[in-house]
Amino acid sequence: MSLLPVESISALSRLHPKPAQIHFQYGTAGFRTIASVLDSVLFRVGVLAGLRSKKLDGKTIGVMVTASHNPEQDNGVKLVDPRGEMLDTSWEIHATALSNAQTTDDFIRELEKLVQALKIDLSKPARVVYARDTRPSGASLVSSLEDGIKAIGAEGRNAGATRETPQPLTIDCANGVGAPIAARLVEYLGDTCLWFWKTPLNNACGADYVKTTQKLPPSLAGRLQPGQRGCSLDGDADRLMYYYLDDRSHFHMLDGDKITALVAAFIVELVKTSGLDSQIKVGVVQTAYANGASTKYLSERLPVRCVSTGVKHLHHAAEHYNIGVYFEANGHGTVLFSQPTQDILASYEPTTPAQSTALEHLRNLNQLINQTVGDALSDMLLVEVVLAHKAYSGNEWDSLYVDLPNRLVKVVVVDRTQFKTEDAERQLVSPVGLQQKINELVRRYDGGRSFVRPSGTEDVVRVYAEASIKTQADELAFRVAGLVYDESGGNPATRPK
Ligand code: G16
Repeated sequence: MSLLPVESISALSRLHPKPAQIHFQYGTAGFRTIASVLDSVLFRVGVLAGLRSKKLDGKTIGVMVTASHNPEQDNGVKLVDPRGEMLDTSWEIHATALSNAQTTDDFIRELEKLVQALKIDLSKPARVVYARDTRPSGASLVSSLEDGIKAIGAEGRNAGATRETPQPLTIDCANGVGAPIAARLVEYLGDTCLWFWKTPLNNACGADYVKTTQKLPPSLAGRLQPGQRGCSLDGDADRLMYYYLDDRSHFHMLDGDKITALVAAFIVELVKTSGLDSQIKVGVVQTAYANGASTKYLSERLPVRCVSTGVKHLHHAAEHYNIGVYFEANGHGTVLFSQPTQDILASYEPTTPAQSTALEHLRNLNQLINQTVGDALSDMLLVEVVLAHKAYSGNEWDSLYVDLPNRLVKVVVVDRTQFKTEDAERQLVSPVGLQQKINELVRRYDGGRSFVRPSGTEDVVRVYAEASIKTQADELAFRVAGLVYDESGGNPATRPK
C-alpha cells in the first residue's frame, strides 16, 4: 500500500506557510478573499485536488483560480469534479480543514486523517487540470497550486490562456506612410517588430494583399513564428488586417469582421459591467462583404446594420448609435462614441468596484481610439488592448466564430457604369434580369450567397460569393463572374473561368 509522500509535501509546504490568525472557509464558490493571503490555500488545494482525483480512480479534477466579479485585488480558487460539476459538498469541509492547519506538521496530520477516513488508495493515479483568470495575482497563485499538485505526485495540466508573455507583434506597413510612425510607436511598445523590405508600395505585402490572397506576405515567411501575431497596414495606413500561424504553421487571417467581433463584444461587456447598459446602446455597421458568420455572431449580441461599401457610409451610419463599431471586411474602420455618451462616461458615478473598473476601461478606450476616419495604427493599439484584457491569443480570437468560406473576384467589363445596385449593394437592378440569374445559381449552393457591384475605385465589377465549403464558394464566385462577363459584352477569350 502506498503512503503519503510526506517528504515532498513537507518540503514544498514550507515554501507556502499559512498566515497566522486568518481563518479560511470553502464557501459558495470555493475560497475567495484578498489575493495576498491565498498562497498557502492554493498549495493545499493542489494537494487536495490530487487526493480527490485518486479517490475517484484517477478521474480529472479541475481547479479554477478566479474571484469572478469581485475586485481585481481579490482572488480565489474552486474545485471542479470530473463531469464539470462543483466539488461534492461533502469535501468542502476537508478543504476548509486543510486550509486552516497552522503548521506544515498540522497539515500533514490533517492529510493523514483524511486519507484514512475516506480510504483513499494512494497508489491510484491523479490528474488535475487548472486555469486562471486575468488577475495580476493569478500567475503566482497558479505556481503555488502547481507546487501542491507536484507534492502529491499528481499530473497537472495548465489549460489556461494566460498570455503572460505574448510573442512580439510583427507589423507590415506595406512600405507606406505607416512605417515611420510605426517605427516611433515601437519605441514605446517594446517587443514589437517592424518589417521593411524592398518590394514597392503594396506589392506582395500590406492589408489588401493579405485580404485578397488570404496568405502571409511572402517576406514574412520564416520570420513570423507559430502563435505569433502579425498585422498588415496598407500604403496610406487606413486598413488593418491581423493574422497568425497556428502550431502547424497554417496561416489564419483575422480581418475587419474579426476585429469588429473582438472589439464590439468587449465594449458590450464593459457597458454591461459598468451598469450603463440601459443608457448606452452599442451597435455595429457592416457592408455586404461582411462574412455571413460574423453577421450571425454579431446579430445575436447587438444591433447590426448593413450599408454600401465605403467608410463614408459606415461612419455616418455608426454615428446613429451611442457607441458605433464599424470595420469593413477589408480592414477600414473605427469606433465612435457619441457626444452624449462621452458626457455620460464623464459624469457617471459607479456604485461597485467592478462598475468602476469597467467605467475606467470605457473612458480609456474613448481616449485611445482615433475616432476620425482612417487610422490603422490606432486600430492596431485597440486590438492589442482588447487581446491583452481578454488574454486572447490569435487562436482564441479567431475562435469567436468560424468564417464561412468565401471568394472575391474582379471582372474587367466594357462599361462598369451599366451595373447598378440597391439594398446596400446586395441586389443588382441593372443590367435587368442579371440578379435573377444570380439568384438561381446561388440556390444551387449549400449556404450560398453572392452579390455583384461596380467598384468605386477601380475599373472593374466585383463579385463576392460564400458557400459552406471552399470549393463551392470558389465555383459560385467564378460562375457569377461568368454571368457578369457575358452580360457586359466582354471578349470571350478573357472570360473568368
Ligand atoms: C476605398 C474606400 C473603402 C473601400 C475601398 C474599396 O479604400 O475608402 O471604404 O472599401 O476603397 O472600394 P471599391 O470596392 O468600391 O473599389 P482605399 O483603401 O482604396 O482608400
